Amino acid sequence: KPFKRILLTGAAGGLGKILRERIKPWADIIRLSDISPMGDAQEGEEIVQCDLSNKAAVHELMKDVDVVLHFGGISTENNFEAIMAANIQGTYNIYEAVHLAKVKRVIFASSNHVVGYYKTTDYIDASMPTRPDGMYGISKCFGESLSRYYYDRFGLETVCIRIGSSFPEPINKRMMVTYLSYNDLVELLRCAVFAPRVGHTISFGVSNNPASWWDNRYAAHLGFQAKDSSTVFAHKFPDSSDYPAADDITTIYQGGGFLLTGPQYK
Ligand code: NAI
Ligand code: 15L
Repeated sequence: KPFKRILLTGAAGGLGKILRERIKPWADIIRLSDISPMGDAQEGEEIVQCDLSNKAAVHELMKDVDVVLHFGGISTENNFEAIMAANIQGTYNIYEAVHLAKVKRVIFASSNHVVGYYKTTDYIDASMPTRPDGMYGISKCFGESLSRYYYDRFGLETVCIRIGSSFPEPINKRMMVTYLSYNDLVELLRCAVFAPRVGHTISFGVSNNPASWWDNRYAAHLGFQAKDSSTVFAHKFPDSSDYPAADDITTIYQGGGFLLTGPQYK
C-alpha cells in the first residue's frame, strides 16, 4: 500500500465513519482517533481515543504517521470556549505534533462557513478574503492560516478542503448548491493525499451541482473531477423561485442557517 500509516481524527463522526471504511487501501494501518468511542479495531486499524485539546496525547498520537486527515473537532456553531478548545487549541496541537514528527502532509477539513457571509449571488474563489459566519467559521479560518504558516515556515504541505454539505443527500434548497456526495468527498481526499505536490492549497469540496457559488481554479492541480451532482435530487425541491428570498437571510448569505446561530444570539 502507498503509505504505512494514515491518522484520521474525528473517526467517530459522520464523515469519519464513512472514511474509516473507504481509505483502507491507502495505508497498511489507519490510526483512528476521536474523543468519542469508535468500537473495536478491525484489521489494519489502530484506535486511540483522546481529546484534541490534550497536547501530550496529540503528540503521542502522531508517532510514525505519514499523512493526517484532520476531521476531528466541533462541526457546528457553539460557544467560543468549546470551539477554542476543540478546534483552535486542537488544531494547533495537531500542527505542532505534525511538525515535530516530520509528517509530510495534512488534509484539513475546513468548511464553507469560512466564507458564509458572502452572498448566494456571489461567485467566489479561494484567493478572496474569508468572511466567516460565526465562531465555528472563525476557527476554520484559524486552521487555514495556521496551515499556511506551517507551509511558509517549514514546507509542511496542507490541503484545506472547504467542505460544502457532505451528507447522504441535500435536505434543503441551499444544499442543492453545497452538496458534496460521499463518493466525491473520498475522491477529492484521494487527489489531495496523492497529488505529487500541493504546497498550501485551498479547495472547495463540492459536487458537480447545477448551481455553484465557488470557483475552484486554485485547486486545479489536485486533478479532482466531481462525478456526482445534486441534480438527481432536484425533484425534491421543484420550485426555486423563492431562492434567495429577500426577507430570509438564511437564503441571502452562503452560510445559510448558521447566520441564525451562535453565542451572539443567546
Ligand atoms: P461530526 O461532528 O459528526 O464529527 C466530528 C467528530 O469530532 C466527532 O466524532 C467528535 O466526537 C469529534 N470531536 C469533537 N471534539 C473533539 C475533541 N475535543 N477531541 C477529539 N475529537 C473531537 O462532524 P462531520 O460532519 O463528520 O465533520 C467532520 C469534519 O468535517 C469536521 O471538522 C467538520 O467541521 C468538517 N466539515 C463537515 C461538513 C459536512 O458537511 N459534514 C461540512 C464542512 C466541514
Ligand atoms: C459545516 O461546516 C458543518 O460541519 C456541517 O454539519 C453542515 O452544517 C455544513 O457545514 C453545511 O454548511 O451544510
